[in-house]
Amino acid sequence: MVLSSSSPLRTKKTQAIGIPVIDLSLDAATVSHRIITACQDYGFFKLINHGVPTENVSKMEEVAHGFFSKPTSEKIKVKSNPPTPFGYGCRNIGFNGDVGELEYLLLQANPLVLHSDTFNVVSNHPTDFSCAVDDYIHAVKELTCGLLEILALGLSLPEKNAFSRFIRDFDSDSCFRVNHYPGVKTESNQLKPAHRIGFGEHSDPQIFTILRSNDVPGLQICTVDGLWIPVNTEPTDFCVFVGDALEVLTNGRFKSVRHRVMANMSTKSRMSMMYFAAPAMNEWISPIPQMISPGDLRLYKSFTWNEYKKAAYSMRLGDQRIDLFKCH
Ligand code: GA4
Repeated sequence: MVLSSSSPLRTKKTQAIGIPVIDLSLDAATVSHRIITACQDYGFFKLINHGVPTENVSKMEEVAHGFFSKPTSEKIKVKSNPPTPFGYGCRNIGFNGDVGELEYLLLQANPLVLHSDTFNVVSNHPTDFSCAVDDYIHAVKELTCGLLEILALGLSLPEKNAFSRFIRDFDSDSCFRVNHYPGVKTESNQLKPAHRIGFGEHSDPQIFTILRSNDVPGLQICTVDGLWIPVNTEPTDFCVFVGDALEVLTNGRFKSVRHRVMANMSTKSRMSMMYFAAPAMNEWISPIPQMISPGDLRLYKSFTWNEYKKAAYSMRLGDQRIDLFKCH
């Protein structure tokens, strides 16, 4: 495990560990042990030597760049009526007044619902765009399922697909987002405090999130001690976030990590792409029985993914929606 020497960590525990970096080329037992520890202590880890082809990543980055370079009048055509969270968005996040210093494209990841109409508007070369999205999603989905299977085996769950089955489901509600934080033209310290947040503090509602960004920094995670630490990554790395649904499935053993993105201070734009691995809408989420050790309390109620999503969209970005589903 690589130690992050530059992180301003205060407490003994986090100081001793640093932001976890998992090298997937190491032996299975080491990888499994390290991923479990990272999910427990941080709900987050960086991933290197993950096997996702560089061509898939750079092609996706190239087509996304092409989209964001279009005039706003073109980009806003990628929106559904009545509004859904999907399509192009600028500054507005969700439906309850949250804003950020970014523009984005949010797409459903399930090949069954990837609409060709969207791609006709997104790009002058819709096939190029949809191939890049398909290839990228396919690669990160396989990576996600592989990681979730390593977790299930490491936790000695009776079924290797205890977590990955949700993502492999034909009707999985996984989604894909590309965030574009434009570069700044003037001195960045002129930004007012309220504008210093690119994407506000929150946890992801899903099971796992796989993020990749270019070399422009901004991402921060919150440690269990409540300390915000910057995460700097190489464009070849991935970041993995535990989401609320995985916290519930593991009865709180893994913690969904709160994170945020500070407004871009660079003249270069920051671009990040996230695959949010989610269950199907009608799927029940509840603590897996083997994750409740004898003598332990069950911490969360059962609910469908549809119920959880409804709750998420009725609240503000930074709200602790998981609390609504606590048993006590
Ligand atoms: C956070 C994670 C994903 O980006 C997202 C976001 C969604 C949105 O932007 O439409 C949410 C946000 C995210 C959590 C609370 C709700 C829903 C905005 C918001 C205020 C696509 C998701 O699934 O949840």
